[in-house]
Amino acid sequence: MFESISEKFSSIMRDLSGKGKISEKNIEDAVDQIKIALLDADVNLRVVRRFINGTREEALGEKVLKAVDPGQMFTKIVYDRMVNLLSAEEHQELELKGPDTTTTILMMGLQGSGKTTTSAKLALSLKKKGRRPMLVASDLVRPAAITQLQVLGEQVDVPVFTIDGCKDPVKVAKEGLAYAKKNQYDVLIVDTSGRMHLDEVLMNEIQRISKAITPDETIFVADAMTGQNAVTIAKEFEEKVGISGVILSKFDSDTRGGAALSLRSVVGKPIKFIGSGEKMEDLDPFYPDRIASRILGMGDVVSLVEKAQETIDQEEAIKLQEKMKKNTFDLQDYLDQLRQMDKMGSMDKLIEMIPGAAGQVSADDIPLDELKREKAIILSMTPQERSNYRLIGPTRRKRIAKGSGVSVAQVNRLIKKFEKMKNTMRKLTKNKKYQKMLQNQMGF
Ligand SMILES: Nc1nc2c(ncn2[C@@H]2O[C@H](COP(=O)(O)OP(=O)(O)OP(=O)(O)O)[C@@H](O)[C@H]2O)c(=O)[nH]1
Ligand SMILES: [Mg+2]
Repeated sequence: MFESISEKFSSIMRDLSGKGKISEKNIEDAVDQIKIALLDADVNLRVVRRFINGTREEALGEKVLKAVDPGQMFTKIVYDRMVNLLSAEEHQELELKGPDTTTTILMMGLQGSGKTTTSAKLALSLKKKGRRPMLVASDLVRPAAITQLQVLGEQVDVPVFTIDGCKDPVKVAKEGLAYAKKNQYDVLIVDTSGRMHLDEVLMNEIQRISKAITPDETIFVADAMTGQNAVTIAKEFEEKVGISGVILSKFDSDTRGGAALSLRSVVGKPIKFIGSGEKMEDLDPFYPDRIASRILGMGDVVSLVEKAQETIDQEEAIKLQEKMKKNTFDLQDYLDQLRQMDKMGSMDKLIEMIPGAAGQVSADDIPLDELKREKAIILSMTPQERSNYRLIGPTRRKRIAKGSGVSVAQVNRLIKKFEKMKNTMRKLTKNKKYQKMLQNQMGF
């Protein structure tokens, strides 16, 4: 899957990367090519439009045009947006209740989409996690359906609940659940029948089964090969029954990938697993970031993205130095720095970023607790106070202390420290030797 789209994407990215400078026209062209690649991959038109507009807007901003390596920065934008397209905020893992109760999972989808196979795969993966799953054969339409599930159940060594001669799938599901509860099976997976097309009878049957077992997870099994059509069908299931997650089967097939790229965005439900083959072990969690790297056709997008991040940090450092030079560094800037530090996870990196600070300040000098407290104090200040610390008289100090849950002495200490910091900066930036070093370092 994704071979064709990935080829196109890597060629687009290759064209842009390595260029020291790129123009707006270059970006427009690249965005147009991305649009064509997505449409060729059978991605839903609305999804394509949204993706393209967002990318264009972000890429035409200063961030890319002024970046040290614009190609890399562009790749980062596309990669981040792709991850976003594929991932949902909702829980990506299965919602499982404690082992003392029975979690119910309802499997649904069109005929041949992979429900029965996926049910057994899921049972196996749950068993490996130490669960006690049971399968229920509620597909009573296709004559061989029960036997198929029994054969697969035997393969993965999970019991299959059936009722001989019963024609009512709702009854089988209901009794299956009662049996599971009584016999301490902690996950119940109900396989249902599919039809060639959506029809009232199928929807009605699924609705009734759903009511009978009130599933904790309602899984829509979508065949990745059905392309965009899967999106329409998923919407219908979502409206009539409700979906909690999607499993994309036949991800190993040679398809263009449109369904995978559209489903999350259109239906708004997470893709939880992908089926990657016919064997029982072939069920994998869905990792949006890995898929996005695969689509961009780059083995190592992650390190590239990290490099781009370093560029952003470098730009921040330049901005910071400008502020130091002009003596406009204020408490808000200091707060931004504290936050940056959180992101980087260490103080050392930040110190490295400020030329001249290395060797003079050590990370050990600054205890983390204090940084947290300082952040809280600045957050309790008004924007005016943050931009001009001289405004902060005794009354304001009292208010800030109360707002941030610290003592007035601690507020005083921060302001004193900040004042000292500003003085040092001013002295440093006036120092000829330091200026020269800065110029060399930044290549001015
Ligand atoms: N390559 C590959 N084949 C799969 C995958 N999942 C299912 N299949 C195959 O797809 C075919 C249909 O799978 P089933 O599990 O029977 O589909 P179903 O939805 O239960 O079908 P009905 O019960 O007839 O509606 C079988 O031949 C499976 O082996 C997958 O992830 N990869
Ligand atoms: Mg089946």
